[in-house]
Amino acid sequence: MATAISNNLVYERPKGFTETPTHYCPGCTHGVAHHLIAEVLQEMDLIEKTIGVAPVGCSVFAYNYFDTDFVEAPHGRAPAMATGIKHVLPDRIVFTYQGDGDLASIGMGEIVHAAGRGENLTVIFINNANFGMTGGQMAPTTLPGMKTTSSVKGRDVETQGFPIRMAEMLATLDGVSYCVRRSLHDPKNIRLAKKAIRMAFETQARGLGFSMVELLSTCPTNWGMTPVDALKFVEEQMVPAYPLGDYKVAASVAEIKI
Ligand SMILES: Cc1ncc(C[n+]2csc(CCOP(=O)(O)OP(=O)(O)O)c2C)c(N)n1
Ligand code: SF4
Repeated sequence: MATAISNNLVYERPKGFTETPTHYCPGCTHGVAHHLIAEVLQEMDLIEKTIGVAPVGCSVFAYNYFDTDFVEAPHGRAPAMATGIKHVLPDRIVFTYQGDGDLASIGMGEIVHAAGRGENLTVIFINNANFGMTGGQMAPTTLPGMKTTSSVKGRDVETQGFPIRMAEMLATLDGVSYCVRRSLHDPKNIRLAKKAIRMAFETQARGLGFSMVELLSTCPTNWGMTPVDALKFVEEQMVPAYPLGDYKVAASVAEIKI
């Protein structure tokens, strides 16, 4: 017997998105991260009052994709710009969206000081272990032994240093209220990532201080992998190097029920 086909709508574009097609490579999970943010802003009814700050990197064009107010910050300066915006417009929800080259390399000072000051804003940090936009150079997050265009024999920690774990590091700062790491490599982890993004925005909406969600993300183009292999690389290589978990959840944030 033929199965009846339902006409019920099971998917629609989140209202926080414009109609602009994204420029991301096939299999890149930047788009997944964008989707989760747009869904959360819609669910929290925050689209009209949110201001995003885009970085330099593949997500530089984020301002074209979100149907919220958006500005673009020079390399790494997004947390400083977000600080200024939040101080002038404290009733707005302000978030930065930054890659690891932007946040952990040239912008290291800005992120540490914004977190240390306990600014009431949200940072979404995309860790794909390389500088994606400029051709896959080594980032502070590149794994030991990982080949990039500037570590062609694999990152040698003797000469090129060790990876920096941003979530763990920022969680040590008193100004931080919510600091967690999630991954985008499969549906279960994507759901957990969405919950964390929601918690981060809830933290800010309640005026509870600085929140950051680090998301392990793919870069199939610069990793030289198929999209499927890139997801496996995140699961098998990145998660062990960057363990998922809650690095800091202030008592006031732990009470939030969503
Ligand atoms: C002040 C400044 N320095 C350097 C650059 C060059 N630049 C543009 S994008 C980029 C890489 C950013 O990579 P990442 O933050 O890891 O993001 P991804 O592209 O991987 O998402 C660099 C170095 C720039 N545009 N401006
Ligand atoms: S270069 Fe990498 S990070 Fe940039 S869009 Fe392509 S896959 Fe994504």
